[in-house]
Amino acid sequence: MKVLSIGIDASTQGVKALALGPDGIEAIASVNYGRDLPQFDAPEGFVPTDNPRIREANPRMWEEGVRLALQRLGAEVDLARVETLSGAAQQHGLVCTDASGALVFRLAPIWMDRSTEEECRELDERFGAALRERTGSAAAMRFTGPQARRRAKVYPIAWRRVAHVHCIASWINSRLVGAEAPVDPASASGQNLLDLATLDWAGDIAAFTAPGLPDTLPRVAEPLSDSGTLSPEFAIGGLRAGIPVVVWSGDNPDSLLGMGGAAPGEAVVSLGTSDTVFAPMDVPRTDPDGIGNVFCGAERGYLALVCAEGALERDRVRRDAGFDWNTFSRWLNPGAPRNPARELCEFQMKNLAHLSRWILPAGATAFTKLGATGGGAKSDGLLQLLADVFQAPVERLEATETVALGAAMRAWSRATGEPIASIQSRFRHVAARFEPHWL
Ligand code: XUL
Repeated sequence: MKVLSIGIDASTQGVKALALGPDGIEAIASVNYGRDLPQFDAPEGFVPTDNPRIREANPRMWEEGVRLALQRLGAEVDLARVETLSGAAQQHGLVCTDASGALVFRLAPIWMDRSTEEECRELDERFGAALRERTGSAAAMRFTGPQARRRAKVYPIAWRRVAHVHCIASWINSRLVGAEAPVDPASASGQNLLDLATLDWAGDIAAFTAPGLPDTLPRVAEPLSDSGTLSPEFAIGGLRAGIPVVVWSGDNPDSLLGMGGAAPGEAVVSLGTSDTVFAPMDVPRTDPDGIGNVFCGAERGYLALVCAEGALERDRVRRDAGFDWNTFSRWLNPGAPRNPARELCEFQMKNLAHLSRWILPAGATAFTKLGATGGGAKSDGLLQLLADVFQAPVERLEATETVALGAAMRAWSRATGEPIASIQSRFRHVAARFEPHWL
């Protein structure tokens, strides 16, 4: 009997579940929150509001999304063969539960939320540059710590009931194992609360961030370790309750694994709801401008990252112009007359290039190569523009669901003992390459 592992990608707009076997990817199932779970009123992954700084979603939607994705995967492959599973969620966010595990707040802020400007200022004032040096990031509006500080300030009475503070990854992981799950270092480092030097919570920072916060944070687990076993509630589509669930990670760190890593001087660009540029790092080196972030890697080492909003704006401009995606992609061509698609995408790619300068190795003026992933990487026009703006060749891989693949690789490695690097070598097939031209 050929064993399988499952990797789940619980991203901003939906969930993907991928089954990985010895011969490669056997099936992928996907769920879109807007189309498949309209009862949660989050067509783009968050509940629409008039305040563009507030971006929140109901955590139950993520849980239901995972259930439905597993059900759909079970219709494609025999999930009784699954030995172990893991997953990655959109990074950051804040989910608070009480002592019984019930949600304290019906809605949870996601990475797009920008309501914590004041809390970030307070954290930066209190800790100065040490916050960045110790946690890898200056206070960031989307991170779990500043979000917790805001919740505690705005809802002090409800805050007293909070017994567990999770980022999105460790909350979904907790639901899967039916107990308080630990958090992996990659997700823990996206909270402005983890000390990168000790890989444990920075007690003084957590205590200042919100009353009682140090007592509510999950244990920080070793990457690739077990977080518990699959709860009978999630024995869906033939999955066996009791199989090990490898600790969940974040979407960008797992995407780096799924992309097969990046050599020194190279980076990965993920073009999705968030556009991110990231590269592995051996020793943490933080962004002097305080905008970029350093996270722990999903397997080992560190990851330097910059993040901006991407696909929703591209989709808006596309719809306003009445283009389908092929037309949109063609209008990005350097030969095309000036048009709104080109203008927006050129701005977005230049912004990413500008923000990611600090990730370049000392003395370098461009990355030696970029790997492209995410939905936007399907567009030839966007990848050519990326190559032109970054002045670097861009490669699209055959494997597209790199977040779910990275999570499945971690689970596969746990189940079979095969090293991640060896699993990666089976997937690194380049599908297309774009050479840079002068803009
Ligand atoms: C990265 C970030 C986003 C989310 C959603 O720091 O906030 O990329 O992970 O994908």
